[in-house]
Amino acid sequence: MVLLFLSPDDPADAWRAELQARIPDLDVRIWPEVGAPADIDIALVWRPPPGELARYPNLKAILSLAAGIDGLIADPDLPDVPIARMVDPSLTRTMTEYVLVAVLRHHREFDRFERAQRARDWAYAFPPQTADRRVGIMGLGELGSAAARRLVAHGFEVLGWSRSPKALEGVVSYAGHSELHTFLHRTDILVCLLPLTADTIGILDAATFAELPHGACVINVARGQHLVEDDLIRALDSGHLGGATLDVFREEPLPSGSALWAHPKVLVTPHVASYSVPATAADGVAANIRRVLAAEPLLHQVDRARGY
Ligand code: NDP
Ligand code: OXD
Repeated sequence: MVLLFLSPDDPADAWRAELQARIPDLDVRIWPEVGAPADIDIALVWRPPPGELARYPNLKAILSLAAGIDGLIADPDLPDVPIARMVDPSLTRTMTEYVLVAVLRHHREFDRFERAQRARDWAYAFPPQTADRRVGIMGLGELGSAAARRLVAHGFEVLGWSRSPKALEGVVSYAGHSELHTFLHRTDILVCLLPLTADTIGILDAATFAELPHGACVINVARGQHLVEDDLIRALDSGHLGGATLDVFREEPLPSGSALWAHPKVLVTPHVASYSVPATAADGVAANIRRVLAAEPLLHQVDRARGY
């Protein structure tokens, strides 16, 4: 079995070592040193150049190094083979940690205190108790449900919105477009952990912000294309929204001319909310390689029609 490894950002040698520790006869070819294209059985990838995967005539599966596969399926020449998205305990743990920090920063109003400090203002006021702060998570999948459990354990009132209803202890579940309105009305801190699809692109827009209570905060850790940046800036400047934490952007790196960099109510982080680690993620990837060998369905297989 020959695996093509293609990623500008992931540690290729560590991945090869972890995979060969689990499947000793696995031949790992690190792009662009791929040998004969017809040798390649499986591709393990992050942001392959468009059209690249069409070069391998015997490709049997695509394993994504990322949880989000929107970039992959946007390639019009992508071969029609099964795709699996990344699910890794380290990816989930780091996302949960980021969401907790970002929610706590808004909840304990550190963003307000940072602005007050710069103005030498003794801004003496206490935030509400955690039980009185409602955190709404859009997307209750692998990452959203883990973040929700952690926020429940921390004492927040937690709401979740997904396509299908969920039964997560301590989380009030809302599902589908018909329940979005009620979910937003009851959310003080909104966290976006949706996949980017035709249904979710631009979902963080003026109409959504208008449904949130006055002073609500927005955390986007999903994809930049979920957010309409000008609508966010208008809602922050009008005072309707209290703040935003953004990890993902329409254009990455965020251009130096973007108004988001210097906005006093925005925290920008450079798409670092979470990351997978070969030592933990290789178990799931190796399991999928064995499934390809056995001609079995992949774990965490993407439904292309649904877009995630
Ligand atoms: P999952 O596929 O496990 O979960 C997706 C969730 O979104 C599901 O609960 C699904 O509902 C819900 N959903 C999808 N479409 C809709 C819709 N139209 N309306 C309402 N709910 C919807 O994804 P993950 O949790 O693994 O990842 C989520 C996203 O996080 C990724 O797609 C990626 O873009 C982003 N991400 C960002 C990272 C970063 O570093 N910033 C790192 C990793 C991921 P249902 O359960 O009913 O199907
Ligand atoms: C992502 C990831 O989807 O890093 O952004 O997994």
